[in-house]
Amino acid sequence: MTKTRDREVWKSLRGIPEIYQNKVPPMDALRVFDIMAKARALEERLRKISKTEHGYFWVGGTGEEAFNVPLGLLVQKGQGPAFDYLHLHYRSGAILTAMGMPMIDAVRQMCSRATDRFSGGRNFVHHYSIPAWNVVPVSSTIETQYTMAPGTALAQKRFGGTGITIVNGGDAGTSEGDFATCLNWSSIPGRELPVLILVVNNQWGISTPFSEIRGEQTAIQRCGSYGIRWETVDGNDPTASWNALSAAIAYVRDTRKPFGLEAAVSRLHGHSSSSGGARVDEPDCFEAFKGQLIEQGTASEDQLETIYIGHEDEARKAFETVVREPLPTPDTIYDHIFAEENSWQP
Ligand SMILES: Cc1ncc(C[n+]2csc(CCOP(=O)(O)OP(=O)(O)O)c2C)c(N)n1
Ligand SMILES: [Mg+2]
Repeated sequence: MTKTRDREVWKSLRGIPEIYQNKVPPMDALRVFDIMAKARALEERLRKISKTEHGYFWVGGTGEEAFNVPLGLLVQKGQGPAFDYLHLHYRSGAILTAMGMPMIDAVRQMCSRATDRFSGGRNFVHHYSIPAWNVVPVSSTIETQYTMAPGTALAQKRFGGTGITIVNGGDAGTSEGDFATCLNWSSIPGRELPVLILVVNNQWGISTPFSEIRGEQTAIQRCGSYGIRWETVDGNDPTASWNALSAAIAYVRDTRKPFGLEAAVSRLHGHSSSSGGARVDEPDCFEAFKGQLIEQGTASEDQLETIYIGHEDEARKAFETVVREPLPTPDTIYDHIFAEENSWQP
């Protein structure tokens, strides 16, 4: 017998159900500012290092802090399927700063040091891998993380509990089939998966504008075609981001179904050091939030500046420590590869 579908359902897929929006906890604005300042100070240091002989390439998330910091604070952090899995990309540094990653960890990878705990000095900066926090290795091939995300979500669905899978990436990458794969596997009726599908839309794919290659207004609206609820948010506004992320995460945790959220963000230093990394004229979420806190009387300009200077100092000291650390030696080149002991013989 042919199954019929309720056509009205498709019209109501936009938005997070009100019961989850009503349960959003209040945001600690000063705490969020403090971590945004830390993430920004770190990113500025990393970018500067790329101009010295100690760094070779910079790519990062300057301009995404207002969205990424709330996200990092809302993660259920830990190892194994009871906790959240994170499938991130190269602009996700502020998420990890909010989760508690020490600055020096990022600086070690930036400087390709043997002490780099993510890749032993072998990978680009912001290519994290943290088993203790379920942060799966960041891949330089864009969008592959969307294909992998349903795998950890399937394990979580079978395991039970409240752990969810969070995947994020850029707007241009959603053109890849990997994005469709994620929507496909997450939305099979009766076998939906607890995946928070994020798209961080800065309107650029290196030098290709979103508006010139995509017919739709947002990348995330494609969720609707798969029966997945979705929403958009101003990723330059930390409060709006906190509210949307809290509610979306609560929805995925509770229903064990996917949700799509797209954040509109800025890309403040171009694509990467390959395009020069110079500052561009786009809205700056950090400066805007600072202005807002001063205007509301939450803190004075001096107090906020002191917070930033403290983080700048820490980043500089981390760099001074790291440059004295050793580079990896050639005999370590095959350490930690996919199969270290290959028993297969021709
Ligand atoms: C599979 C694959 N194709 C192409 C590239 C080259 N590449 C690196 S970044 C990038 C643009 C990504 O744009 P977007 O997904 O919007 O992310 P953004 O850098 O804007 O955050 C491309 C095409 C790649 N790394 N991997
Ligand atoms: Mg982009």
